[in-house]
Amino acid sequence: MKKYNPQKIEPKWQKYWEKTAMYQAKDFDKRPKKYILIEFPYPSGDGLHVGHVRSYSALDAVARKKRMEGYNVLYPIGWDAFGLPTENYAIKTGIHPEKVTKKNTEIFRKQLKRLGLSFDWSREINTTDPKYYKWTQWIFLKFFEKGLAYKNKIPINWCPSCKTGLANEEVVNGRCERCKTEVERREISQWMLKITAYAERLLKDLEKVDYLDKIKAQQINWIGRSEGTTVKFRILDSQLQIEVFTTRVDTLFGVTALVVAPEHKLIEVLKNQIKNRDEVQEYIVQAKKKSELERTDLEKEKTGVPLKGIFAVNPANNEKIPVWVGDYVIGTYGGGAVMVVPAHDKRDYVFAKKYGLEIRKVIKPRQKKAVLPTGKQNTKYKPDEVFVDYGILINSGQFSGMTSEKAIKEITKWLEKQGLGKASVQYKLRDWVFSRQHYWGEPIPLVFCENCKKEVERLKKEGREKNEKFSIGEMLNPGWVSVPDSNLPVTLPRVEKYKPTGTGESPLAAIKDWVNTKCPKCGGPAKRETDTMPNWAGSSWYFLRYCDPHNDKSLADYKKLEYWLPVDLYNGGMEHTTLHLLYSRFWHKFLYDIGVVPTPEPYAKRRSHGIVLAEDGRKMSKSFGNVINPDEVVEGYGADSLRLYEMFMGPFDQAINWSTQGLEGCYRFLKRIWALFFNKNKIGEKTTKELLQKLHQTIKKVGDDLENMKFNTAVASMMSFVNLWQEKDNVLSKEDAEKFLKILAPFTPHICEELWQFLGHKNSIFKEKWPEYDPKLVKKETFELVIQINGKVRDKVEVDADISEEEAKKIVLKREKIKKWIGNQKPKKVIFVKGRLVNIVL
Ligand code: ANZ
Ligand code: ZN
Repeated sequence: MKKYNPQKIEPKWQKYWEKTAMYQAKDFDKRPKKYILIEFPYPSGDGLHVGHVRSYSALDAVARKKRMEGYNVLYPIGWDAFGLPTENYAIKTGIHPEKVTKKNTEIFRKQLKRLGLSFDWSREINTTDPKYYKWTQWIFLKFFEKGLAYKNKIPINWCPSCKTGLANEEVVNGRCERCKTEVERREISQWMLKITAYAERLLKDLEKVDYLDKIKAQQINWIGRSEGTTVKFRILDSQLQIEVFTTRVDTLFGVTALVVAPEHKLIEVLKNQIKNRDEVQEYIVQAKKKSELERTDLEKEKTGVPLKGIFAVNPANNEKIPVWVGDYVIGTYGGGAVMVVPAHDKRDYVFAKKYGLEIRKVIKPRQKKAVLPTGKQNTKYKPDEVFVDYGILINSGQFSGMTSEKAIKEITKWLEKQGLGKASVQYKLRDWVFSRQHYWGEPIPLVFCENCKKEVERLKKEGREKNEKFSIGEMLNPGWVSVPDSNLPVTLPRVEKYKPTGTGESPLAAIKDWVNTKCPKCGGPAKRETDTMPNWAGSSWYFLRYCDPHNDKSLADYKKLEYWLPVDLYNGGMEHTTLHLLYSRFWHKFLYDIGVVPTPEPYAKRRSHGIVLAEDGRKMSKSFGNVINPDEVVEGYGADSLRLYEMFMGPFDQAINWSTQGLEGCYRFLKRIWALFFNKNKIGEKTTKELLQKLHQTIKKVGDDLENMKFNTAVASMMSFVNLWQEKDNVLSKEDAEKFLKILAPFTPHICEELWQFLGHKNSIFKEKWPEYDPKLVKKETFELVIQINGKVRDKVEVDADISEEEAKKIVLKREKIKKWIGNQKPKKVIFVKGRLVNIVL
C-alpha cells in the first residue's frame, strides 16, 4: 500500500486544477449561477492567519458542493490592499507601499494556493491597482455630481498618532481603532458622503435579505431610527425658538428646563443677553475638547452651566423655564437641545438634583407595578424613584388621565395645530466622513479652481442653481470641479515622505507639481484635492468587479451583473457586519439608483464565522508567541487536514481555541480513510446492510449541514460513518465507496482526487454529480411505544427505535391525553422499558 503523503499529492492536484482551469466561472452559462463570496483579505505583512483559513475552507466546501450539484459557481478572490499598516511600514522603512503590497500579496497568494481553495484566480482583483481604483474614483464622482458628496468643516475625531481624521466607526471606546491612541476633536474641512439620505431604505430593505438576526440587529442599531416629536420652545423676549426632539412628549408638562448643546447656534446669537458670558464661553471651550463618547458616557457625571438671563416658555402651560448649556447634549442629534423632565428621566433627575431644578411629576404608574413600554412588568419599580415608564398622565391639564401612549399622539396633534411641534423621525446615523489625510489611498478626483468658484457664486446669486455648466455637486461645493472621466484614474504620485503632515494635510500636498494643475472646466490654474479616500472605499463595491474584472469601459458590464447578482452567500467576520455591510449596501443602492447595477441589495444572504483564538484562549499575536502559521501546518499535516480540522473545530459562527490535538485527530482520520480504500477486504461486491443505511443517512446529513453551514456536524457524521465501515465485517461496494468519497471531497479535495484516481477514474471527482440518498434508507426505524398509567394501557405513540429514556418520558408527559389522566397529581414514578413502554405510577 502507498503511504498517505499529502506533501506529494497536494501540489500535484493543485497543478492539475490550475492547468484545467476547473474553477473558472463562466459568464452567461446556461447552468444556474451561484455567487459565493468571502471578504477579501488585507494582505498584511503577517501573512495568512488560520482565521482566514477557517472561512475560506468552509465556503470552499460550499462552492465545491454547488458545482457538483450543477451550478455555475463564482468563488472569487482579491486584495483589499490600501491601508494604514502598509503605510506605517512605508513610513518606517521608506519602502514604497506599492512594493510592500506586491510582496505581501505574493505571499498571500502562494499561501492560499497551497490550501487548494477553488477560487477563480482569473478574476483576481486588487484595490490598489489603478485599473481598479479608476472605478472607485468614478463612483465617488457620481456621488459628487448628484450632490451626495459635500465638503464640510466639522469637528471630527482626530487621531494624534495616526495624524488623521477618523470616522465615528473607527473610534472604539474613545480610541483610534488601529493604534488605540485616545482620539481628540478637531475642526477640519472634510469630504462627506450623504449616507443619511439612504437611512430609511437601508433599514427597510433589511426585509429583503437573509442575514443572521444578530447582523440585522447591528445594522438596525447603527442606523438608530427613533420616532418622536419635535417641540418648539419660544425664547422669552425674542423671536427665537429652541427646537427639541423627544420620544416622550407625554412628559411635556413636567419640563422644568431646557439644555442646549455647546455647539448650539443660539448661544452665539443671544450672547449679548447672556449675563454670565465668560463662564459659558469657558464651559464651551472645555466641552469642545471632549469626544462625543466622553460626553454621552452614561457613567460620567453630567455637567452644565445656566445661560443666565435666557428663559424659554413651555408651550404646554406657558411657564417660564431656565435654559442651560450642557455637553451631554449632542449638537447634531435632534435639534441639538433637550427638554429636561427630572421626574421621569434618570439623567435629567440627576442633573436637576445637582443644580436644584424643579422636579415635577406628571406620570403615575398604571398599576402598583408599572408596565414597561415593552409590555413587561417593571419589578424594580419603587414609588419614590424616578418613574421612567409609560403610565397615566397627571398634572397635565386637559391631557390628565390619558395613558402615555395616547397622550403622545394627542399632545403631538395639539402642538401641531399651533405650529409648535410635529411628529418626527430621527436617525443616529451620521453622514460618512470620507476624507483621509494619508498617502496610501485612492486620490479624491477633484480640483479646486478659483475662477470656477467665482462663476458658481455668480450663478448662485442669479438663482441659477441648475445650469448646463456645473453639476449639482459643483454648485453645492463652489470651486470644486470634477476631474473628467477621460482623465481617470488620478494616480498616486511618488512621494519622498509617506508620513502625514499633521497639519491636516496629506503628504500629497507637498508635491507641488502634482498639486498644481489646470482646471478641466475653464483651463485656469487649479489645485488638486490632496485628501485620499478611506479604506472602506475599495471594499464597498469589489464584489461587482469580480463579475467583470477586466472591463475598461465600465466598472462592470450591466448584463454580466444581471447574470451574477445578487451575491448568493456572503461570509465574513463579525467585525465587518456593521460598517462594511452598511457602506457597501449604501454604495450599491446609489449605483442602483443611477442605473449601474440591477439589484437594490448586493447580498442575498450574509453569514459570519467566529474567530480562531490561540491554544491558550488569547488572541493570536506575535508578542504572545502563540501564532499558528498555516504554512507549517500544511507542511506537517497537509492542507486537507488543516481544512478538515478548521471545519470540525466547532460551530462555524463561534469563536474557538486552536487545538493541535484536534488537528492531529483529523490527520489520523484521513490516514484511516486512506488505509480503508487501499484495503481489499473493505471494498467488495456488496455493501453491508447496516453500513448502507448509514451511508445514505450520512449523505443526507452532510448535504443538509453544508446548506446550513454546520460544517462541524457534517464532519462528525462522516467520522461516525468511517467508524462503522472500519468495524470487522463491514464492507462497501465500489460504487458506495465512491459515493462516500464524493461527499468528503468538498472538505478534503486533494486526498479525494487521489483516491478517486486510485479507483480507476480519469476525470476529476469534482466533475461528478453530488450523490443522492435513498429516502427509504434514511428513514430511521421506529416502533410503537405503549403508554400505561398505573399499569393500564392508556395511549400509544410512534417513536425512534433508539429513543432514550429521557426523550421517551418527555414525549409521553407532553401528550394531551396523558396530561388529562394525570390531572393535578404528581407521578410517583415513571418506569421506562427500552423498546417497549412507559408506565406512569400515580
Ligand atoms: C424628554 C424626555 C423625557 C426624554 C423622558 C426621554 C425620557 P432616542 O430614543 O435615543 O432617540 N435627546 C434628544 N436630543 C438629544 C441630543 N441632541 N443629545 C442628547 N440627548 C437628546 O432618545 C431620545 C431622547 O434623547 C429624547 O427624549 C431626549 O430626551 C434625548 F422621560 O426628551 B427625551
Ligand atoms: Zn475652473
